[in-house]
Amino acid sequence: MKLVSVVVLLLAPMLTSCYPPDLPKDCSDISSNPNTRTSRVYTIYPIRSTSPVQVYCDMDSEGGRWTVFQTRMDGTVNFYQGWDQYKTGFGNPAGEYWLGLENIYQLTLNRPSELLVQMEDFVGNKAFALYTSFFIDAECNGYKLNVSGFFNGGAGDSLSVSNGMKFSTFDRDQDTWYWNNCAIQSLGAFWYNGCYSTNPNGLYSWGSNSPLYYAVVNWQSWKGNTPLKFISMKIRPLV
Ligand SMILES: [Ca+2]
Repeated sequence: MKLVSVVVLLLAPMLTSCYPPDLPKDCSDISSNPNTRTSRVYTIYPIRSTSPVQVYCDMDSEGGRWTVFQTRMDGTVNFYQGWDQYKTGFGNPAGEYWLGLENIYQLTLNRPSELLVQMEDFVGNKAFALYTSFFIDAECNGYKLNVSGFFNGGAGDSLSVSNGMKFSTFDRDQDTWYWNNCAIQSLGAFWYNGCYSTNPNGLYSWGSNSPLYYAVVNWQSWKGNTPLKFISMKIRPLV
């Protein structure tokens, strides 16, 4: 066999298989392996095999298989970040982090998914909201939010008002407030309209009282503008 033929044969798998089936795209893929059903940080490949991403997999809540894309829990990470950071992601997957809009887009692309939002206040009360349909558009359409199918886990619905909104950061105003930028006003980044009913990426407060009540991490249908101790947003494919 000629050398060139051998080289082609060796390269064939690389040329024909750009996404090996054994690489997990999300935490749902990871949970299909009986050896990896513990909630912890794993490596997933939302975009392609050459782009590993560290992510926290919640294998316990409401049946598990959740890929966590947002967590606030102790105020150790600055969430007042610009467009590029919200596009690619930042923070610590074992603690507070944002997975990145491009990753979220790829995870929900042609893959019907549901969204779970869990939260806790500073006296230990817990609640959640579930949405049976969740995906976001591509960057060219502002990573527009598409969310529906609300199920009440005690938290009420503070997200449907953001349905159809594009994502806004302090350096990219895509909200519906003509005169101002909600991301600056609310010290966060989100699918603001004019401006919000929840501000999960807002200012973290180490207690129930904050003079900056309009900018704190909150979920208004549950606790109004009272700061939350914990909030986390996670997705999983329906099938
Ligand atoms: Ca605006």
